[in-house]
Amino acid sequence: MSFTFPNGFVWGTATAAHQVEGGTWNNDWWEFEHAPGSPAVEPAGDACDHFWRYPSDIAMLADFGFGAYRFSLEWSRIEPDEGEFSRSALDHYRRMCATTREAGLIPVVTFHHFTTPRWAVTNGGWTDPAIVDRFARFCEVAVAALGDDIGMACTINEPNIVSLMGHMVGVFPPGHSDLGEYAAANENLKAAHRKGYDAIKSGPGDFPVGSCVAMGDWWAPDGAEGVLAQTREMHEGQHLAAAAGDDFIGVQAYSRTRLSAEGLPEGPEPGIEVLDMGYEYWPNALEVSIRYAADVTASPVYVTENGIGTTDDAQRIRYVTDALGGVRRCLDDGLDVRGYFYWSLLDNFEWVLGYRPRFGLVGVDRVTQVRTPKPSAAWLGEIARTNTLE
Ligand code: GCO
Repeated sequence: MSFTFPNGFVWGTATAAHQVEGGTWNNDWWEFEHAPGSPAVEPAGDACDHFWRYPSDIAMLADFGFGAYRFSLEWSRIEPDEGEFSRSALDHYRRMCATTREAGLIPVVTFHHFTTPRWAVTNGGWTDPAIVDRFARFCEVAVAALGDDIGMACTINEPNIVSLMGHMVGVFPPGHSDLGEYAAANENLKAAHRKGYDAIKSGPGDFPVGSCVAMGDWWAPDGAEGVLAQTREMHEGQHLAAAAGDDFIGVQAYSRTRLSAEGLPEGPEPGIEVLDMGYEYWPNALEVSIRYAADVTASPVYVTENGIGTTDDAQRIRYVTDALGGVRRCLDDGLDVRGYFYWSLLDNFEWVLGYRPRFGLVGVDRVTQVRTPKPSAAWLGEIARTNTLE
C-alpha cells in the first residue's frame, strides 16, 4: 500500500543550538550542567560542532532528500549581555539561513529552544515578568537582521517543558520544584510567546510564525476522566490556547503518559516496550496530539518534532512508519497537517541525559565528529523526495 501526502507537504529534520553547536557556555544550561550536584550526567561541551560544520550538515540533509531544516538561534550568543547585541552572531545565523536556502531547503528558525542567557536568569529568569519584554526585544533585533531570509519561525520551543522540568520536576535549570514558580513561569512563557509573535510578525519578511508545544497521549484509570482532562489542560491546553490565532501550531509528540487516579505519573504499562528515554514506545502519541492541537487552536498543524531515541535503527523506521500512519489518518479525516520534522538530524545532547539517547538519522563520533548516516536517513529522505509513504 502507498500513500501520497498533499502537495507542498514539508519534510524536514530539527535540531537546537545547545544540543548541536558546541561551546554555548553563556547560557543557563551550561551553568546548570557544571553546577555541583547537577542532575545532568555530562556537559554539552563541543556537542556536534555544528556551529562550524553546519554547511556540510545542511548539504547532507539536502542530499538525503529533505525540503526543510529547523534549527534554533542561541540567544546568549546574539545578546551576550543585557541590551548588548552581537553583529557577528547575527551574521552567523544569517549565513545559516542563506546556506539552508542555497541547498534548496526552507529555513525554519526557532527563537528560543530551552536555553536562556546567563544574564537573564541571574536577573530573574522565567518566573520574573521582566522576561517577557526581554524576549520580545531579542525577537525584534533578531528578526530585523534575519527576517528576510527566514522561511518559517517558532517562537518558544515547548514552553510547557521549560516550566514543568525547570520549576516542577527540577531537572532543567533552575532545578526547582515549586508550584508557585511553575504557575508564574507558565504565565510568563505564554505572554512571551504572544509578544515575541507580534515582534517577529512586525519585522521584515513574510513567513508563518507559530508555537511548538510538547504533547503526547494520556491515559488514566476509569473514573479518573476529570483528573485526566485537568492534567492535559495544565500541561498542553493552556499553551495551545495561548497560541490560538497564530499562523500554525507546532505539535511535538513522542510517547504516552499514564496517570494514577490522583493524577500522578505512573510509569510505563507492563508489557509495553520501554525506550532509552524511560518512556513507552508509543507512536500513536502523534495522531492523538495532532487531533487535540487542531481541536483547541483550529490552526494548520506542522509536526515540528517527532522521533525516537534508540540504537536500533530498524526500530526507528518502524516507529516513524507507525507515527506517519497517524498523520495519514488525520489527513484522511480532513485535518490540515502541513509538514513533518523528524527529531533529529544528528545524534546530539539530550539535555539532562547527555549523549546516550540516540535520536539522530546520522551518528556522530564523539571524538572525531565524523558523521555516519544510518539507513533511516536514506529511508526517510526517500519518503520526503517522493512525498509518498510505501
Ligand atoms: C524536546 C526538545 C528536543 C529534545 C527532543 C527529544 O522536545 O524536548 O525540543 O530538544 O531533544 O524532544 O527528547
